[in-house]
Amino acid sequence: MHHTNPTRKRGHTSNDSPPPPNSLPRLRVGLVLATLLLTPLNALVAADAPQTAKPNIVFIMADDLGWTDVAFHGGNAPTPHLDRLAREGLELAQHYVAPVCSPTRTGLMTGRCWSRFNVTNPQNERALPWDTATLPRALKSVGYDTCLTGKWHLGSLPEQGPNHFGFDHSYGSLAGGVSPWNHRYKEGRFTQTWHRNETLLEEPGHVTDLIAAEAVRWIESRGNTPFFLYVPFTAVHLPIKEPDEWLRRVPDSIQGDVPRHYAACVMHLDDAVGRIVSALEKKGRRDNTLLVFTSDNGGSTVENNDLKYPDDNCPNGKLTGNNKPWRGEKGSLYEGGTRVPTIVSWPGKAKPGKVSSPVQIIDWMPTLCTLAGYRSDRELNWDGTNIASLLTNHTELPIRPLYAVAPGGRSRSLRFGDWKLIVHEDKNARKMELFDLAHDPSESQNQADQHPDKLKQLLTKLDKAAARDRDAVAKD
Ligand SMILES: [Ca+2]
Repeated sequence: MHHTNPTRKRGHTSNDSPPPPNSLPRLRVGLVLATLLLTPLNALVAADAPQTAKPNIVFIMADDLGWTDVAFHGGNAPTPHLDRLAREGLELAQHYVAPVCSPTRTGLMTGRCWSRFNVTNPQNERALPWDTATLPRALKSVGYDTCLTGKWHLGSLPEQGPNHFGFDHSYGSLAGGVSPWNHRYKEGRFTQTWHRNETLLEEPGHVTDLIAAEAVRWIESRGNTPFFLYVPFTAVHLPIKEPDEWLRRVPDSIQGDVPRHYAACVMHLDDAVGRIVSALEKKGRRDNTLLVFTSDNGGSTVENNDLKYPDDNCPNGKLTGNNKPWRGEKGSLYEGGTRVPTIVSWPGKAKPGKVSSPVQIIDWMPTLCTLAGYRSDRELNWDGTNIASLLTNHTELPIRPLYAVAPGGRSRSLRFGDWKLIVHEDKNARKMELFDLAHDPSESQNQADQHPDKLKQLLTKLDKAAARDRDAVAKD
């Protein structure tokens, strides 16, 4: 095994250290000199605080949260904190992710389609080559403190964890979703996965509270350095079992054991987001923080008490993930598997309202790197694009192909403008579905036979996108 073995750091770092001298753009030097002549000293110090130079970034990702699981899309569980972020911030009404977990996380960390790394399933094997220019590494290189609290799922061995891919501080599950109280992943090699900085640990508490509390503590411990906080919650992934405190608050109209636990889980998640926002406010960092809330894939309706997990006394019954009015659910390339509730909150910067330009999880790396002033000295082959002007001015993005791959490569999709092609690989035959999302967003009418030219155009683009798959597969 050969790898670069980046230095592993423990505990909080550079909390109180001054920003590096080169952290301010050169342009500011002239500005500061000019301002010196005109401004009293105390005002100058405030104007020159490093947090005005680069935005802090807080990226919150729910797990398996469906389109209509949130109240601002008509969901039956109250989500006042998310509703407020949506109302006062910017909603990305067509934000796409992969249909399952590890692929979406790969896209976020790299700006590339997950299939480039041959990551199409949830996986415990290391997802990324050791020297990958990940989002936290890029941000760290331009002066950011970096933290992950929550679920990693890009390599479940401690030595493949977040600290080895650019995070100063990490906490939560190295593997996938965990049981809420015993914090165990599925039976087997990776069942014990709860950790802090890649050291396994046992502690009491509900998983949503633990992840949020670590985020709050990390925010409270910041100095003046810009920061990137990534909070991939395990809610509302199975198995779920909520505290009585949250079950009691579920509206009476929601009946049944698992439906009530599911609603409580959504409400608990919403409250945890509220705690993070409140910590930013208390720290005086809310205004210069770009906060994103999204989900890693669509909602699920499978059995809650998955027997692959060690028993955590969770209720039996089917989850009530709600992706209406979209077709399909978690695991599928239909809208219900890939189009998820997404909010951007960046006071005074992101223009409030709602935008409908289609965007994808892979767009965040180019966007956040640009906003942070990061430039790579090598070609990173990003598939995503910088969407900053969509956030700040609602500038519509040019039409571009948006490519996605389902688990095991069993189907692929390509969206171009309002059209979406899904190709299902069925033994030697390819089954084609073509949808006109402008008129049929719930994908009920396959238009492949009616629009052969459009089918051919999208198929050519899809095959071109697929030709670059597996060019960056992790090897030992
Ligand atoms: Ca997921």
